[in-house]
Amino acid sequence: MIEGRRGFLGGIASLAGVGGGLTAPVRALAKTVTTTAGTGSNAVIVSTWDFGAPANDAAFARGRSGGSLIDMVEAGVMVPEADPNNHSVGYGGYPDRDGHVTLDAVIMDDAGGVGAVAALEDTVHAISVARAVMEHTPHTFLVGEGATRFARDRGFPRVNLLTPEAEKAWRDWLKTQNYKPVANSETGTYGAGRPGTPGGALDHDTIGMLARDASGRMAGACTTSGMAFKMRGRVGDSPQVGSGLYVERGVGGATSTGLGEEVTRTVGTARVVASMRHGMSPQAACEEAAKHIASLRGDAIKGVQVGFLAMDVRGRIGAFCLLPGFTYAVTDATGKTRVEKAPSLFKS
Ligand code: SD4
Repeated sequence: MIEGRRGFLGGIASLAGVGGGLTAPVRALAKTVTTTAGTGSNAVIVSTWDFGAPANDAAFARGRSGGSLIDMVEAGVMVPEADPNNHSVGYGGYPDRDGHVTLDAVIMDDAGGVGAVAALEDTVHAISVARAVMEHTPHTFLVGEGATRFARDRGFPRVNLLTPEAEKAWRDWLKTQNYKPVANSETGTYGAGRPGTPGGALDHDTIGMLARDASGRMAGACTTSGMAFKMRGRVGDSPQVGSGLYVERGVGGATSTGLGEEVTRTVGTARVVASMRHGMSPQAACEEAAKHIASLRGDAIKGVQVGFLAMDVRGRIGAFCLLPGFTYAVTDATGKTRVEKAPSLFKS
């Protein structure tokens, strides 16, 4: 099912200029990689927010040890999923307003392989359950009780995801019950040297990751606990193909973060990739998608954050957001990871 399983190491070596044995087209491809900061720099892995940096490192290591692109993106996003201090992905995520932590995730290759789960409960690694949906069912998407039962059937351990800290935040929220997602609460978790420490009480965040090899094959993953204190049953953009994540062979991929409703209205990442398919750079494509949301929604998106992150098959990257503060992690072909700030449409 998954075609993009060729070893990643060859890709790393090729793009780093190390490898002999490159085919002529691949050699040509490597030469066209740009080095403009923020838009090129032969990226091989990108992911959302500054906590994406350790996730990228894990993904790179998995590739180096022979893992496929799907193995890489899965291993990468499992890092924040397992972090109890990250209150928006996996274990330790903030619950819905009824006190249930529910997870959404999607994984996708560029050969039609897709698996997703939404409203999954009692399971740390939603991304691995999504992968199991892709590899072991005739379906692409399982939700709610069915997704959770499938996870048990596949042997994923039952874990109570509601940590005492997250429960306290929920009980505090119950006092006011004011549902007001805070923009950029995700930042400062890595760059500030405090891995996995989120910024505020109403945190939400998501990791979306894209990886590619030297031949331009790609895969992506996206996983979240969604918006803190959401309505029970609410599903955001993250697990929906074309909203939270989209990857297209020969073109590139995109992932999104922020207030998911604003992305699902516009099928944001499918739009970014379609623009790239029609010749836009990843940067221009991310900007176009964010501007489209703004023109569609006007005042309704005041104070709302949405961020798009894209990478094309050549390793050119693009990132753009509505409000300042969206950061992303980029790993180059040598394995070096840096955190960058995305330009924004609005100043505040
Ligand atoms: C959601 N997009 O569930 C996710 C949340 C998120 O940064 O990305 N927060 O709407």
